[in-house]
Amino acid sequence: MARRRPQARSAVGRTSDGIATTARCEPLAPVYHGLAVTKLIIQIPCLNEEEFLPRTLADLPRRVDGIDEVEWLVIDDGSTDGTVEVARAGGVDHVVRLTNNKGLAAAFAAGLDASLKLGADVIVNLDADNQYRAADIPSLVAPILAGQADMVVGTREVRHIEHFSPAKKLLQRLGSWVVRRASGTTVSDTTSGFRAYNREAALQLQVVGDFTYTLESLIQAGKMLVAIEQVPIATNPPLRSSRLFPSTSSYVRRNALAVFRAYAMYEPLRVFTIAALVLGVAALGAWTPFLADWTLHGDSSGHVQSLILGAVLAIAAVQVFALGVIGDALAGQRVMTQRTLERIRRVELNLGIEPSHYERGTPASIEEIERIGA
Ligand SMILES: Nc1nc2c(ncn2[C@@H]2O[C@H](COP(=O)(O)OP(=O)(O)O)[C@@H](O)[C@H]2O)c(=O)[nH]1
Ligand SMILES: [Mg+2]
Repeated sequence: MARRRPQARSAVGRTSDGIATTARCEPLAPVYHGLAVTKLIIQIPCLNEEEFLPRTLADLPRRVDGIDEVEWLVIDDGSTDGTVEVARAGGVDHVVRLTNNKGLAAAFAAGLDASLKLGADVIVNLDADNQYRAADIPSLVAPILAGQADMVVGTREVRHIEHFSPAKKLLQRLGSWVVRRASGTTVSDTTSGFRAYNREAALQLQVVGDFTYTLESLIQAGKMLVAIEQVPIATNPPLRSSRLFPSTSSYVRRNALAVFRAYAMYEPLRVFTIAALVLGVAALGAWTPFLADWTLHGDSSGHVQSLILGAVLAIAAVQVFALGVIGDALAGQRVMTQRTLERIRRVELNLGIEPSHYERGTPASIEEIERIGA
């Protein structure tokens, strides 16, 4: 099914003195036509993936039930090896080539932006190391095609992943629990990068974190009341160790920080009020000897150290609470910015603005696709 591109309709009329005029008589047609899904773009953010990308591309489908066109997009994040050449040789349709290394979150966001501008109705994000099974893509996009979800997370049964250490599994579960609370969702594997988004979800997502976008985007989507579903997926045996987390300790450290940052960013009032309450209770504890002496024995002398400590803790509690109030105001501002950016995106799409850093790939021909039967 061909996509209908929005056109501004104009009508030619004449003024009373016979001069021809054109007047816009109808509003722009919306780009997104509900569930008339036509194009799926599978995007793969890559940093120096020449070794494993061919294997990942070899498994990607060219046809998915319920979708008319399937295209592949590789986002090259300033690789210094032959990632782009390998991607072209593997038949990717589109390449977004960032000039220098900007990090996974930026690459992911550039991919979403490009996919939208290339007319994607559904976007699937996948790792370049063939970690996720491309055979799961149809089940990942199924809830979107059925109109039940805007975003679908492919969830791994983390308990059964052999190469995850016990510490990594524990943190994964703990982190997922915190993110579930912050996002108000029920997704069990919150760090999974294998996800599908429909156009509406992709339009709304604005990732700002410079490191891990998976947690932040989930919290944001939950807050925006995007309909999120999860489907169980399997993973391929690992081909290499994780680039993002070279060791378990780095996984624990970075994810704990990311969870805390995301939670503090999206729930500042709650986080800082809890911290203020803890400090307030500590202040009361420090004052207790003085208060006990004063009320029970009428002695208000002494306990200078406890009084000073209590006062410092009480001041800190008030300041931390004030930070929560400021954070809450900033969170409100962020929502406004997010809505503005979403509208700018819609306008850009209607104007047909090109994706940035974009290069055409070397897609397989229709005959080739027929021959492979992918
Ligand atoms: N754009 C970009 N992608 C990266 C970077 N580091 C890793 N990646 C990509 O992110 C994906 C996930 O990386 P991976 O090492 O598999 O992490 P893991 O799956 O969390 O263990 C892969 O496709 C990598 O090529 C980076 O700095 N920038
Ligand atoms: Mg991976």
